[in-house]
Amino acid sequence: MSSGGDTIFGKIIRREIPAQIVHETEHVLAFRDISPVAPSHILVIPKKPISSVASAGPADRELLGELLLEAAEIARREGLEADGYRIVTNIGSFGGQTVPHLHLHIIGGRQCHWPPG
Ligand code: DGP
Repeated sequence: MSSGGDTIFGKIIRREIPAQIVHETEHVLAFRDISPVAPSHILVIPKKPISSVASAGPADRELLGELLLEAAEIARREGLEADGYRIVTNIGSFGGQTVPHLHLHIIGGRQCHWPPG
């Protein structure tokens, strides 16, 4: 399989389609969601094509840690830390996942509600 996998996010990783990239490391890419649900809505993804947290394994332990820490750092730089924000990852159909490439949503800049619906 080519680098990044076969989804729309793989195309963003390979720069085959444009995205507003906000951060990149060797293993992680972050870009603004095309359909933002809040003033700040950023997706943080591993470059490795893991379809969701449910498909991650022991070999991904470090990568998942990096993903979460990068998300917190991006939120900090986005100025979201003082008021708070939400990090969420959707899994499968009932979870509302539409792109089968693991991603963390950073949602901030407005009050979030619970339960999320
Ligand atoms: P989810 O429903 O959790 O699988 O979230 C997928 C998100 O991906 C959704 O909020 C919209 C976003 N998205 C889908 N296609 C694109 C795209 O081509 N570019 C960007 N930047 N975001 C996309």
